[in-house]
Amino acid sequence: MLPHRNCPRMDVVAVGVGGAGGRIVDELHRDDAGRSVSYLAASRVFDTDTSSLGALDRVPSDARHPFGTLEFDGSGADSDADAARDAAADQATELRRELDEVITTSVTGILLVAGLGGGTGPGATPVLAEELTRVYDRPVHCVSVLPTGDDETACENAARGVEALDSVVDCQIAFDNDAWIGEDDSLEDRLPALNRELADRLGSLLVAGEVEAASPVGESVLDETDVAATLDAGGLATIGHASAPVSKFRDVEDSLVGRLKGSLLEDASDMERREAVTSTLQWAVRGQLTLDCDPAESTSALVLFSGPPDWLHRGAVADGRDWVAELSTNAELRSGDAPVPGGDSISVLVVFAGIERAPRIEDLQWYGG
Ligand SMILES: Nc1nc2c(ncn2[C@@H]2O[C@H](COP(=O)(O)OP(=O)(O)OP(=O)(O)O)[C@@H](O)[C@H]2O)c(=O)[nH]1
Ligand SMILES: [Mg+2]
Repeated sequence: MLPHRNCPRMDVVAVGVGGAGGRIVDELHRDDAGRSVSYLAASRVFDTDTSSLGALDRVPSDARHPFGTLEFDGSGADSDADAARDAAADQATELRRELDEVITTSVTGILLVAGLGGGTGPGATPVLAEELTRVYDRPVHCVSVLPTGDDETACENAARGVEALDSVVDCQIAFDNDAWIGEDDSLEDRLPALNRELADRLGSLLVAGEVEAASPVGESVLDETDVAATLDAGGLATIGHASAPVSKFRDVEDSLVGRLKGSLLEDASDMERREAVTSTLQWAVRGQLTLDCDPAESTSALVLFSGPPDWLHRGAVADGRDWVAELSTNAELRSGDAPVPGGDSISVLVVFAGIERAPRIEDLQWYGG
């Protein structure tokens, strides 16, 4: 299901469900406010826990809605996903009505966001997704956050949540906390940084290809229809991202005079520019995807290179595209470049979508029995 083609850009309504969902939507507001192009039309957060709603920072207070108050007394579902599902089902129409006024004709899609290891997220999100797909002719995607470790209840909730969402949403963009948290890290301490990283990647994807009006146009331009078509593959999607300052790739004398000479008088060599694009791309794919998976499992993929125009070497961008095409041999690949005049770093964003199998999903099914 593609968004309306005459929409100039992605304009999504983000809907957080449960504690993690609300906090990540909060970060999306922060990310959106820091960009030159906005992708966030509005947001809503639904939770059974009133104190989690109260602790949000950026989500406007009239966009925060408690539900299941009778069942949970405002203190959360305590990992009881079945009870959260029943409460959401009883109030499905009411919850959806909270969205009616913000899902205007210019909105290109609905982005649900939930942690699937607790109760509210995996219980209520599939119910809401079903209600939304029934009423609106708009793509519904879900950012599905997977829990850390091997806690049986969390794994079972997540495995069931992923499965329930799979049959209703257009695509799940997965974020695996387990891959992002070291054994010695405390989850609490790491969450703010993880939420920022996730919001940054989602934001980069949602504005993919958008450049300021005065910027030169890339050799090959990506737009919102490419992003929508990539996610339209369904199943699971994973996002990789890397950014490096171009100075890292300048092979100039390491002295003040050398640096000035190198940066002011000489253009970067072809080799330096190829190296910059290639290594940033490899880092984006091999560094840390939001969900670890084999790109060969994907049926659609997207790669976007951005950076100062003279660094987006045509040959290097073409080589990079070929490299991604080889990794994701079964995928329809969309690629583009977005020149950023005056920019001082190269960034690469990759998405693999249409994935049906990933090691972490199998783990969750195993631990969750
Ligand atoms: N990335 C990220 N993960 C989180 C965050 N908070 C919680 N999680 C993870 O998400 C899972 C679900 O947590 P919550 O979202 O708080 O649970 P909930 O949906 O509110 O469910 P209940 O509290 O049981 O009603 C946890 O097991 C954590 O793994 C967060 O802010 N960011
Ligand atoms: Mg909660």
